[in-house]
Amino acid sequence: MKKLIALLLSVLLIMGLMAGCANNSDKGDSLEGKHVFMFKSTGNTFGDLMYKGFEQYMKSQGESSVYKSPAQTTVEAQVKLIEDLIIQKVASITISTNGDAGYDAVLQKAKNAGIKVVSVDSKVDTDYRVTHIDPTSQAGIGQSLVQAATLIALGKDYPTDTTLKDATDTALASYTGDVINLGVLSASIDTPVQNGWIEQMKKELQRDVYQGKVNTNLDIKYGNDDLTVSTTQANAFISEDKVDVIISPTTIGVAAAGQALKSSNSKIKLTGLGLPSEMQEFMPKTDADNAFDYVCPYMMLWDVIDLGYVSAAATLAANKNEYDGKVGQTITIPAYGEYKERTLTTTEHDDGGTTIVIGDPYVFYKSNMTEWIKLL
Ligand code: RAM
Repeated sequence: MKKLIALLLSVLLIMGLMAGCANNSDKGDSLEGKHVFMFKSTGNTFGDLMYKGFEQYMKSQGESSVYKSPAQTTVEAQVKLIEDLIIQKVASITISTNGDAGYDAVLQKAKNAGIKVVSVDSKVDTDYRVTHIDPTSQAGIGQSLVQAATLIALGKDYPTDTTLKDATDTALASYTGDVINLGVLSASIDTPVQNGWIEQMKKELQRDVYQGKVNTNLDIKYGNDDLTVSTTQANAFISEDKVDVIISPTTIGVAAAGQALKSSNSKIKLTGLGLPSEMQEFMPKTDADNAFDYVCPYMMLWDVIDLGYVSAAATLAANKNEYDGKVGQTITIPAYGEYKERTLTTTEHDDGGTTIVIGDPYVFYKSNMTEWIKLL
């Protein structure tokens, strides 16, 4: 009897496995030959917009793509998904990562299988990526965020007639008030892209102009790019009441902080990297508005759709062996939307690998918000 049950069980198991295989080879669901775009997790508009640009480029080149992100913003969840993608023989993987460790084994497998990996937004270790696509320089973002937060703490509007740096230096030179305290509401504790920006913020705060006027220690909290956790952390800033301005270099964090600060009528101000559509309730929208009547007088970001578009161009070129990500190599991005044809050059990244840096960030403030809300 026992033997019969064992036999029956194995038959059922084999049938189950066969059904699984049939599913995988089913044309509609098959990922074979597709270009995969993987964001940190699902439910993040920033990732969705990047995929929009990625898909648009792949389509324009007659390629098919798919958006595959895990539900959880963790390294483990991404690794598990990548394992599956390798088995399914995808053509390439373009990824924004949740951490800087834990991917080596699975990415080595991808490499062995000939699957090209390009990172975008949050990078992959240099040994396993063709190159990394950054929207704008890490230093530029870190510096600009500290400058914007300082100006906001000093009650200064976004300067349209000079640079953020010059405006900050001038404003600080005549400042004699209390030391300004800045907080940071980041993504997870080990997300490469946010940590890179925070390093640059700390560096910026070492400049002479800040000494004795802005606290060089940043009060950092982590919201894990999760709305609930980010809201809890924003509320912690509010109840502790130690910082003057929160910098949130993540679209999830900045929107959560915007809501928390608005609901509690807090006097703490906010800036960071945000999507205009998600920040419209917390920001001024017309020239007639007083920017300081709002939680977030100004903030910045870049064209997220274009970031996805450019990453797709780099990945496809690598997949076709037309681009190997070495310093000096270029990729040409065909004209699209408001962009003319662009040739972008690969440069050295400070992690020893290479990168393509697309351009400058945009500052969103009362005079251009309405226009951007429609786009991002
Ligand atoms: C978030 C993500 C992403 C970051 C943007 C600004 O949605 O954390 O990594 O680059 O915001």
